Amino acid sequence: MRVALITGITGQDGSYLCEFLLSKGYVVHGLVRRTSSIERSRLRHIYRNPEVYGKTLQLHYCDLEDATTLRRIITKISPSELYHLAGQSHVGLSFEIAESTVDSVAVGTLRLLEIIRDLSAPPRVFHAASSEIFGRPLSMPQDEQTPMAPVNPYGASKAFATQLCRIYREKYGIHIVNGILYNHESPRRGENFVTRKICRAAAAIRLCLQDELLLGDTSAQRDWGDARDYVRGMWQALQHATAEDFVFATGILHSVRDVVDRAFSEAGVDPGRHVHQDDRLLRGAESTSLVGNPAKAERVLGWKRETDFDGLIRWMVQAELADLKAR
Ligand code: G4F
Repeated sequence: MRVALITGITGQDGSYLCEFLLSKGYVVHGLVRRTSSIERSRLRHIYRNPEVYGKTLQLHYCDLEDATTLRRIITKISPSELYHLAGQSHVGLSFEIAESTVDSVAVGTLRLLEIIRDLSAPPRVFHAASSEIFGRPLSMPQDEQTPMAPVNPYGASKAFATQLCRIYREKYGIHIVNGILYNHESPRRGENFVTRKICRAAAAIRLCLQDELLLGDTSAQRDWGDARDYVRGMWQALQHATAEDFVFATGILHSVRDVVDRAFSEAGVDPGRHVHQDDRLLRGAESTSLVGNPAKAERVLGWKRETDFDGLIRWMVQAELADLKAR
């Protein structure tokens, strides 16, 4: 039986990956931060199922700062695959809490790799790298060869972790894959990320539960995909015979304004009366031109995304409407 360990299992990607691996017959272990118990909502439907929890799914308390506990859990479980998704992931927030961002994203990855390096039978490792490693790239679209040029503490931490994974792969022969993930969204996205914030506001305004939506730079553009497609890509990348890096992206840019227009149209609301700019939400040092070329993942792994931008926003708005109506 294949055994997988997921760091960051309570997050958007972790919860979808958990469901995906369980459906493939894996025994899944997940690390949960000691402080993140309320964030388990994304997994509630699984861990409340007595047929699953304690049998094919097990959660363990462990902070990435706690190397002793991390080592003990990894040694005891002896996973065949390890998906490293944990860490502070909000770009804007990384300016406010730079040190803890670097500690969880950069040094946390180093701690994990140091433990794995000592194992007699190391697992295959998937590291969730990010388009933020490219910052303000000189070329578009970016691929696996594009030089890193991060412009915020989060991107710099991910660049460190990504390069470290390459170094450990080469030096110690560990099977480590960097998945360079562009923005990927779902109804499980944290409410402080822009797509979720917009879709939830559109639904709440439609239901007369909210009147105003405040945003930062609505001209900012991103390459937005469906989180479920990216989680499938993580698994496909680890099944490949050789350890390599892969870009997972749609290859298409949309602006924040496009998200607003699509989401408000889906909710049947005129955005003009409700959406306003709040200068406090402007980042100053904004990443730009982040659009990925997924050709290698498509060619080598047979990865193919199933949802387009309109389908993604439709799904997210309808999920918010259903959720708010059920309250
Ligand atoms: O939704 P966002 O906060 O995502 P961002 O910064 O692109 O980062 C996400 O994707 C990365 C790539 O996969 C990940 F590495 C990272 O961990 C995270 O998952 O912002 C998207 C864009 C930005 O340009 C931001 O400036 O939306 C702009 N924006 C405009 N108004 C806003 C807002 N972002 C947020 N969060 N809130 C706003 O009100």
